[in-house]
Amino acid sequence: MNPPRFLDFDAAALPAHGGAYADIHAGRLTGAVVRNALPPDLVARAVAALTNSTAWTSPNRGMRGGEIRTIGDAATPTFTFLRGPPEEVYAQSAAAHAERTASVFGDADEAMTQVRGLLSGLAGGRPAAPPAFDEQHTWPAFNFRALDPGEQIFTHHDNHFGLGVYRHLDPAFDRGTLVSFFFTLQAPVSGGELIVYAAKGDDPDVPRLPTRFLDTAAIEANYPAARITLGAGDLVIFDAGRQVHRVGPVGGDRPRLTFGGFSTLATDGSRLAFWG
Ligand SMILES: O=C(O)CCC(=O)C(=O)O
Ligand SMILES: [Fe+2]
Repeated sequence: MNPPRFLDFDAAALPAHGGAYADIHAGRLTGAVVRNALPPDLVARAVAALTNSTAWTSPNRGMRGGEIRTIGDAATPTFTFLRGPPEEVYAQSAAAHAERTASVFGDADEAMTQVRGLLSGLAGGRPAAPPAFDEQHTWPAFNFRALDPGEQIFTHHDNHFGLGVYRHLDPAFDRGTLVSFFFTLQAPVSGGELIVYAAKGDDPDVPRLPTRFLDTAAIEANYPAARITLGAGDLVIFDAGRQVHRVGPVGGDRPRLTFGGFSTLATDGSRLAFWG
């Protein structure tokens, strides 16, 4: 079993890593961390807006220790929508994306330009954009997440193409894996690290509890892991579709703030799609 392998480099070195995305997508590399990927003033503006925002929702309300707050619906299962958001709910979130992004960053274009440029750079200059959702809208590019002290993201892998909302994803895009990306806006005082295991989510031997949830203690004991500590402005992308991972409990007195989503390549390799 190969231990997870991550590249870790400063944004200034991005031009030397144009093969990273394709390596992750193909399963040759677990992931990449791009340090200082976002301008500090863009990050500071977002933290101030998110700290004061009244737009937060709690899609996992009632999940003890896993009550992530979000702005913008995620195309994933939640306690509220076990099979992912209904298409009309997600379509509304898509319609509101530009306004939502502007209200967080002060300007929707600057953040979008940064995200597109970074993902495109990791993919050797392939165009990177949210794909069409319906005739009027593209998929939302990302959503915002807060983990309050004591909360975590439990062990999972992100294989969401079976959810109903993915009927809207152009079949020209590859569904063999799904590559997660997220930016840290506010690091927690302690904890909140990303832990990626050598375990694959579709492996029938991966330890599970009688409830069928992944058995974190057994996975922790039996598989090598990469533990990744992220600072404000850092980007991480990784093979979340295949590799089992989690976010450790947040310590200290301030929330961990991130924004991100998922991505894949066109089957013909020509472009990259990302959505939140
Ligand atoms: O910390 C986050 O924002 C999400 C972590 C995660 O599970 C993912 O990116 O797939
Ligand atoms: Fe994930």
